[in-house]
Amino acid sequence: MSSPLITIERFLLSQQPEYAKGDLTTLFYDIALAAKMIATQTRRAALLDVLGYEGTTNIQGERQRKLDVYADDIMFKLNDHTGRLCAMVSEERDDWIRIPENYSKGHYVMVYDPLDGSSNIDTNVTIGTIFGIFRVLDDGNRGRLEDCLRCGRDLVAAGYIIYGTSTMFVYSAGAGVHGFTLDPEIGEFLLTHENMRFPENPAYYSLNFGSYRSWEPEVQQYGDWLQTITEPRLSQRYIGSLVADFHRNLLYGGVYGYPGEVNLPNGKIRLLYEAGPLAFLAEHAGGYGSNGKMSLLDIKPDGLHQRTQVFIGNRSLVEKAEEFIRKQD
Ligand code: AFP
Repeated sequence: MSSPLITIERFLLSQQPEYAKGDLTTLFYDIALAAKMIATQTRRAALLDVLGYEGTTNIQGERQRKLDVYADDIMFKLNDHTGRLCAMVSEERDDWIRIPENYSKGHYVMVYDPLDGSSNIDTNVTIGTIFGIFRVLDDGNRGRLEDCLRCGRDLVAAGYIIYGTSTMFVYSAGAGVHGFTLDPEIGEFLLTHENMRFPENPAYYSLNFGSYRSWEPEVQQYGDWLQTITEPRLSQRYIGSLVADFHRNLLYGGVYGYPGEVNLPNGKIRLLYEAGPLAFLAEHAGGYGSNGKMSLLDIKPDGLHQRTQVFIGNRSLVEKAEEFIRKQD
C-alpha cells in the first residue's frame, strides 16, 4: 500500500500539542508561505534580475545581495501584522524588530537568517533560511531586547528551509524533526521525511580546510583526526552553505564545523539565529551542537549578532572536537 499524502498543514494540526494549535501552528504556515515565495524568486533569480548586490551592507559589514534583501522583506512582511509575534531579529537588520504599534502583538519572538549561504547565490548553489521561535518572557509587554537575547535552550521551535534541487521545510517543535518537500505544481509542502535522526554511523565531515592554517592547533589536530580515522572512514563534503551542509549531515551522518580563525576568533556563524536553531534541531534529531567547550544551546548571547565557533552533527564527532579543545585548557 502506498503511503498517505500529508500536507504540512494537516501534519501540524495532528502533531502539535493542544496548547500550540493556535498561534504557533499558524506561525509555521506563515513561514511556509514565505518559503514558497523565496523559493519562487530563487528559482527565477537570473531571469528576474535579482542576482548580484543591492549596494548596501548589513550589520556584519557584508555586502547584501538582492535576494538577501528580498528574503528579509518577505519574512518581515508576512509576520509583522499577524498578531502572533511581539518581536523579530533578522541577520539583515542591525536592531531587533518591533511590531508596529498599530498591529496587535503576540506571544512569540522569531529570530531568523532570511538567506544563508548567499555568497553562493550567483553560482546556483543550494542556500537556505534558518529560523528559531521563543515564547515572550512576559506576556504583559510588547517585546523587549531581553525577549530576543535568549539561549537556544529557551527555543520552543526551530527550523530551516533549503532551496536546492527541491525546496524542503524542516522543523521541530520539540517532538521530532520533520521534513516536507515542496511540490511546485500544487504549491504544497508534503511530508517526505518524518522523524529525521542522524544515522548512527556518520559518513561526512564538513569544515573548510582552506582555513586550516588559521585554526588553533587543537582544532587542526581535530581536523587531522577527522581525515585519518578509519572506523568509520569519513569523506569530506563542504558546500559553504550552512543549511545545505547541515541537511546532508542530518541525512547521512556527519559533522559541520566552523572554527575560530586567527583573524576571526569566534568564527563566522551567528549564535542567535543560526547556531542556536540548528543546535536545537540537532538535539531533537539525536545529535549535538557545541562551541567546542559547551552546548551551543547553553550560551546566552550578549549581542544580537554575536558569532560563535560551531561544531554540529553526530554527537560522537562533536564530542571528539570538545575532547581535543579541552586538552588545551
Ligand atoms: P554567506 O551567507 O556570506 O555565503 O556565508 C555563509 C556562511 O555563513 C555559512 O553558510 C557557510 O558555512 C560559511 O559561511 C562559509 O564560509 P567560508 O566560505 O569561510 O567557509
